[in-house]
Amino acid sequence: MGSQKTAILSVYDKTGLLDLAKGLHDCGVRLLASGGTAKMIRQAGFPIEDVSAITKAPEMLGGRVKTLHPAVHGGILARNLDSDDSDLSANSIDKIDFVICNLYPFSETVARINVTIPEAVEEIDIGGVTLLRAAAKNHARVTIISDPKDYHDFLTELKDGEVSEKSRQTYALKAFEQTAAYDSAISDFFRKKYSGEGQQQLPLRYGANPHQKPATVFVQQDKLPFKVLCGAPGYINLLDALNAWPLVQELSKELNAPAAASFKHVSPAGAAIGVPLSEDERKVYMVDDIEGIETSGLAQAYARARGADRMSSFGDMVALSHEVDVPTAKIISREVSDGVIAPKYTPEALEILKKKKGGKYLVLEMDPDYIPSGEETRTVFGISLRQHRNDAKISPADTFNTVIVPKNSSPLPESALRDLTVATIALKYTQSNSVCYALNGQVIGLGAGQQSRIHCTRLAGDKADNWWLRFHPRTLSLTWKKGTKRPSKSNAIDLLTSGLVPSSGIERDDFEANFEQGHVPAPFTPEERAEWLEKLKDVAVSSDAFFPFIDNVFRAARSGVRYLAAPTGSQNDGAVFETSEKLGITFIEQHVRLFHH
Ligand code: 93A
Repeated sequence: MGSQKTAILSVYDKTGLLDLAKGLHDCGVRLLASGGTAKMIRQAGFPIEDVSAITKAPEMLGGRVKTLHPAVHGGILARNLDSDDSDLSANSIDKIDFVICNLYPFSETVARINVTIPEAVEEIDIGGVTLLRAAAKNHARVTIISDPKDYHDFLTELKDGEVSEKSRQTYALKAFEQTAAYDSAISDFFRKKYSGEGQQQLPLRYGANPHQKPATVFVQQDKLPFKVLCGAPGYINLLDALNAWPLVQELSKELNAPAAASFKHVSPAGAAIGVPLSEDERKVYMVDDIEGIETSGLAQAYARARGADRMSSFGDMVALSHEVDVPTAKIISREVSDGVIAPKYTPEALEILKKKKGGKYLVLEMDPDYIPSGEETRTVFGISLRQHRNDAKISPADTFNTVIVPKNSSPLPESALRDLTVATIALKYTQSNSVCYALNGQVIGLGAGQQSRIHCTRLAGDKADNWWLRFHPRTLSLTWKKGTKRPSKSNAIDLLTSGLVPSSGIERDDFEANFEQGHVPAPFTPEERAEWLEKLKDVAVSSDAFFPFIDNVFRAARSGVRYLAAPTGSQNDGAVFETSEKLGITFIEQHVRLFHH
């Protein structure tokens, strides 16, 4: 045999095979091939031996065993070591230098409509994957060619002498990627067939839009950490739920109270912990008739989360940190909402929720002990991005202890630490850029997904102003026409508090139609607004990144802001601190940037 090199060829896709065989032959390489591959080469008139020439065993089991044999894999896996050489010679095995292999088309087969499990099983390549993996493992000596597109370059190198180490590494990596993708196609197929719906995977109606089909949610190991108790989740429901759940879990843990969030389009519309509600708050949040709310921290938390921005919460996905009780379920039951995620439900609460939306309300039961992996990967435009999950801990004790101005400030009051924690944890799960205003343990204004920071600060500030104008005696004493629905009331209040009530025209008629005759509220004059906003005090604001300009501080100050927490690092830090101090705002350095996308 001398120094003659040996190649094993076993390819399903026979593109370029004959040119390759000719090239190898011209370089003096001994060619061995599995059945179909050998046949094609032989018919073209090139010298070729069957693999059985070295295995001394026929292909068997209808082709299930072709190349699986120590004569093949010993020849591939042997290193240039004396011990490996003596093992080979003791067993009369020759080294193999080149492996050319591509696999049975599993993905194409299972993509066919109505493919059966036996049909799919027959397309699971065993010997080919073993050839690829063995040769790729031993790439220090062996060249593995798994893509017909590489035949040309491979032959060019071979004709010039030998395949370089760099090329062998590149080809090995390609083979490893192929076996990985092949295995994941197989497990995808069987996950759908064998894991049981709702166990490890769940088909979804569609993705972000109705034309994005098919869509599915799955985990690669263990079970999905949530159970569907009612309804069928949509793709965006799950994006909301899987952002809202960690938000309430963290909030509740850090502030030692039940927590709630109301999500829309993958950002919170509101988030809060359970803090007892004043009479006015109960009225503004439309929960004054909910029995048991005085003693249910969870119901208080949801009333606040849902009440912060009723317009944005329309059709929300709710997350609740604790077992859902009847008062909380009752609040949810009469709002327009898409679904809820919580660790548990009392039987009575579940009954109430199951009746919602004609029995289609989405109820998810989350495993509170579930811990996600530290890494997260997503694909955008076919490209994978991977990062360490944002597991930064935001805690009242550790996150807000660097007060920059005023110098020598006394420690922040507990209420400020609480509100900064609420605002900052909310931001951690809000699409960036984001700025959040909080008071009384709840979000009162949140600006999400703006490209410019000042637009976030304004948007959130305007929302906080609107929220506060809902407590104005005029808003509190509106006299609604009988039968006016809750969403219509919220819309009319929003027009009034935003100062957008038109003076005439059909929009005006539409507005007036919500009220009893003679009870249409007068718009707020600029003076009335200013006078009322003066009374908003002690608001805490958090920002997911630094303030690049002092305009943000000016805007925050207009909405009663007393505490401002943000990362630093802007060229304008000095001016931001100075302006805060001048406006009587305590600036707290928050060390972690919290962009979220
Ligand atoms: O059924 S197998 O998993 N058993 C084997 O031992 C084996 N060895 C190679 N399939 C096997 N192959 C595959 O056969 C290769 O991956 C290639 O796709 C195909 C080539 O078969 P043929 O040369 O008979 O056309």
